[in-house]
Amino acid sequence: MVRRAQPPLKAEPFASPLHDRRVAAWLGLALGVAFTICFVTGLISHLIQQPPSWFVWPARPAGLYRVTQGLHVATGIATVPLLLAKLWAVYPHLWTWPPVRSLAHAVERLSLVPLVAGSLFMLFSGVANITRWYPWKFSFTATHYWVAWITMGAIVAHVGAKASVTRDALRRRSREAREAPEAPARLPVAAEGLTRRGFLATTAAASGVLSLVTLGQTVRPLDRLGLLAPRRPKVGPQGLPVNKSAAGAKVLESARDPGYRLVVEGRVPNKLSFTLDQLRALPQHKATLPISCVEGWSSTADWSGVRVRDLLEMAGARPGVTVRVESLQAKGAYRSSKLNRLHAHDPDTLLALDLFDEPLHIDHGFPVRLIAPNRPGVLQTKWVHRLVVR
Ligand SMILES: Nc1nc2c(c(=O)[nH]1)N[C@H]1C(S)=C(S)[C@@H](COP(=O)(O)O)O[C@H]1N2
Ligand SMILES: [Mo]
Repeated sequence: MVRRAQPPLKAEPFASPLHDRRVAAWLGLALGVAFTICFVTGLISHLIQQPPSWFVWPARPAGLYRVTQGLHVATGIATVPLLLAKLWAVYPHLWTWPPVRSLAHAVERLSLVPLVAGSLFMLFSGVANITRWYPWKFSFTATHYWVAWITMGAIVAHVGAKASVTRDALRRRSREAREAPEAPARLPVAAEGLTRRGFLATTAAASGVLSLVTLGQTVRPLDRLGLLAPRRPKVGPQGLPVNKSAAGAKVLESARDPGYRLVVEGRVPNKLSFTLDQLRALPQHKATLPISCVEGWSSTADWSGVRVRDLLEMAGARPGVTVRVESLQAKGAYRSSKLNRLHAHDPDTLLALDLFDEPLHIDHGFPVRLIAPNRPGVLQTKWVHRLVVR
């Protein structure tokens, strides 16, 4: 490698070779890919939870949501070091003089506000959410969703504006090799500190390690690496993590009430009502299905209980109905959920009574919980007492 003497600091305030276009271009490319995966998987999760009429999320493959949401959280986390490195690589450009050269230049600079502020907000709010820290008053889901659109819009505009510069910067290495060593692209290499390659490698390593220690919460072989995972897949009552406890949901009394009944009603000819013993006397079905929390952790378990579609048949429901599943929990965003027609009629959609061949722990939804394939954890309603057919 050709090294030149380091110029005096005063003459070149940002002389570090790390502030150049190649570093910015590589980081920009990685960020573009990571943000796109994160956006698409986030959009899927949003559509499942608030489905418009044209969207019906399938019940199969059973573990699909676990993969899309695992990717969402892992790419989001991997983006943190990439974004910080990118901001550090490009910040000298904010000091250009004159600050605004033309109208186009002004628009380009203004578009950096939603780009930078939006990206920082998305990563900060996402990381805070998975660590269950809510240092704000607004609704996390709605804000995280809308800011994602603004940020993604700014990213698309930025990629459009920078496409040719990025392409040139990424191609430059081969051209550089052919041309004279004094070619302007070859900035002085700092005698101390990181080289460009070292800087990129360090950022990539930080990203990789962060993803690995996060994936430990959902990929079993990486379990022991799950240092940053707020939930460990095997830690909790009956070997399964708990997000909302029975005490937290204020159902300790109602869930243990001997007068408990499971009711099936709504648009059905025969309304049904069962005690817990009557439910146990119905045909029981076993299924091995994961809980896949939106926060990124997931864990597979063996469930058994009554098929929802058997109950629908007993009630005389028409084929293709949807079902609202209601909890004993009186308040809270996740006290009820909806089964679309595919989930309602899937043979593995259960009102579970047992977990790993034992009655459900009260924190896992005793006496009855919903468990269905390919569904976010927030829609696996616990302490179920009513199905409303629609
Ligand atoms: N009634 C009710 N059910 C609920 C919740 C809730 O807050 N209330 N939380 C959900 C969330 S966010 C998840 S991830 C799963 C967790 O199930 P587990 O505690 O059995 O692991 O339950 C879901 N069911
Ligand atoms: Mo969850």
